[in-house]
Amino acid sequence: MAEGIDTDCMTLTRFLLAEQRKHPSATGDLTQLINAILTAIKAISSAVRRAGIAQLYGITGNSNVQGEEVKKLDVLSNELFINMLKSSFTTCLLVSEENETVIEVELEKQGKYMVSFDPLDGSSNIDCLGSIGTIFAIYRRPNDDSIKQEDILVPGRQAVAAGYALYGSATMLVLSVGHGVNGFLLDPSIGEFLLTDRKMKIKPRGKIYSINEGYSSMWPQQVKDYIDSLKFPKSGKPPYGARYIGSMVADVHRTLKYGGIFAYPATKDSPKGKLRLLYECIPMAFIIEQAGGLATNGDINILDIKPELIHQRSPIFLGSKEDVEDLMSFFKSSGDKA
Ligand code: P6P
Repeated sequence: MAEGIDTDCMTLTRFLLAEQRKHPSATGDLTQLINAILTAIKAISSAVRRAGIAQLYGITGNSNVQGEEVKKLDVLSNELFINMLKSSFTTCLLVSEENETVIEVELEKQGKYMVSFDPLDGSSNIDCLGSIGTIFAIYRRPNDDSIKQEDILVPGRQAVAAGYALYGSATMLVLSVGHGVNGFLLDPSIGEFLLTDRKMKIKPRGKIYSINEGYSSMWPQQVKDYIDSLKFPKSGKPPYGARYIGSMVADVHRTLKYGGIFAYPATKDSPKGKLRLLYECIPMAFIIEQAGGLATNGDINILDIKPELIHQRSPIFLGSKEDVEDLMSFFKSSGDKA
């Protein structure tokens, strides 16, 4: 092998083609769709890394459906996703964090998949160079009838794929097409995602908890009791460490890699939680479950929730199976829901 160059490297494109060949009936549409997503992610990664130079920081003076300031990178990322997905001829309905209503693909460009996505999650971390990310989930359209919003309001267990891109010290794509989880690092010198984390599995138990402690006065009592059990453990066990970046993709990726629990509970201010079901909670729950972990709203698995609205929020507790089960025991013993 030439110094530092693997002449037979496993690119994500090769990986997808190998996956596709395992299913003789596969048409290649999912491969084509994910490749379109990769193009958008590569372009977003490039923009994120030169944003300061290209004056992409700062606000556009607009605000999104969540009432949050929309930064230029948000607008650019959203447009990239929409354009790449539509022009892949594989999608029929899109839900974006940045768009109040569903995006119906023009009839002549429609394909058999629906995609929910947050094009740039954690954007409040952009100006301080904190890690940010892209999150997506992919569903198959239910029938050949004309597509409607209700078609994507299905439990996350029906998704065919989900993933996220982390724009951190490197750009990584973590993807599941329903048969385990794999991680691919972007090699900017060749513009390819290379398989670096094969068959990712989350530890059954970790030593880190990740939650915004600033809101602890507004948490349900069961969450307060659970977090206290990690900080002041009985039986002489060492306390858990605390890590919180405030960017879901970064916090979930660390949880996947190191184990432990990530939580965004309902609070008095956000009685249904802050994170959105369709393009934050469900995709992350899909990945974590495929890696052997658990994801719950405190009452039922995230993937079993039937969404009613495209921007619906949910409390979420996800991570190592035993850590999430410990948390659930605090809710079960109290008999209350999260
Ligand atoms: P808080 C970023 O704005 C985000 O949507 C997620 O990426 C992140 O996990 C969460 O909000 C952070 O919220 O209230 O702790 O700042």
